[in-house]
Amino acid sequence: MGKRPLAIGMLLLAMAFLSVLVYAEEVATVDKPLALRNEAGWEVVFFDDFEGDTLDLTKWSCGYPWGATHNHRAYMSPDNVLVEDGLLRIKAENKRHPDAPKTIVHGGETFSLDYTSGVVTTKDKFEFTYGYVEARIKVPKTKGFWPAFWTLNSDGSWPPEIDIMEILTKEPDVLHTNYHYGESWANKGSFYQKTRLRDFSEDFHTFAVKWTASEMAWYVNGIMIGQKYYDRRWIAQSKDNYILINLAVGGWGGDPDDTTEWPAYYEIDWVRVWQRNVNDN
Ligand SMILES: [Ca+2]
Repeated sequence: MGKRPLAIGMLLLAMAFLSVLVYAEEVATVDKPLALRNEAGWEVVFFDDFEGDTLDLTKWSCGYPWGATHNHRAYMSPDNVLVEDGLLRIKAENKRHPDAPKTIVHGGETFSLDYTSGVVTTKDKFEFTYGYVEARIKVPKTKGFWPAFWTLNSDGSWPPEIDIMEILTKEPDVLHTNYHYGESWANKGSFYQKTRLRDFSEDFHTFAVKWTASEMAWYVNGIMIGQKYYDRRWIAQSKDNYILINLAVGGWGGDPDDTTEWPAYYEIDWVRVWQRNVNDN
């Protein structure tokens, strides 16, 4: 083989190798979750890989639908929602936001708003009833943070609420999952599970819920954890849900202290929602 054919051969080989890499990446993007591997008919209906350097505002909004505060001590600012290095990074800072009221009252409890953090939701942009909702997540280290990945009914009714992942970083190896349901705030039921697994601040892990008309089940890295929830009556209370991803400070998470490291980052590599195409079944 002469020099030129050799060079062309090498080039073709390099191109073939590159196309395999690109193909592998594309396949990875749409790869079926482990939890759905043996079931037909599931397709991706929502995803964000957080590429680029800005939040995709066709998919997400910053802030809670009801405002900048909730049941914790951070004022939620769009400035603390970053997209960089292929990640959604929500930053919690040890400073009071200039627009934050001194205190708020939530559920009869007073919270001093001494911190600034962020939240994104899909409210009015993506809503779904039933599906497999999964995100690849790394939570911050040290005390005082309460990162969460959850869903609510878009009509504002509460209960219900599906908590796919809540971690209190003072206890970073414990995953809290929950389904809140019932007649009212005062008369609610909770299908709550607490699972001690591993330090979730050390690396990325996937967290998911599989929600059908007949059951709810929670997953970590594609493996179901705990028990399923089976009550069809109360499962049916959840409908047209939107996704929330927030980094709370204080509240249920407990307060930061002298050992807390600032700023803290809650990192999300991707979010995907799969739904079952009934026509395929
Ligand atoms: Ca990503």
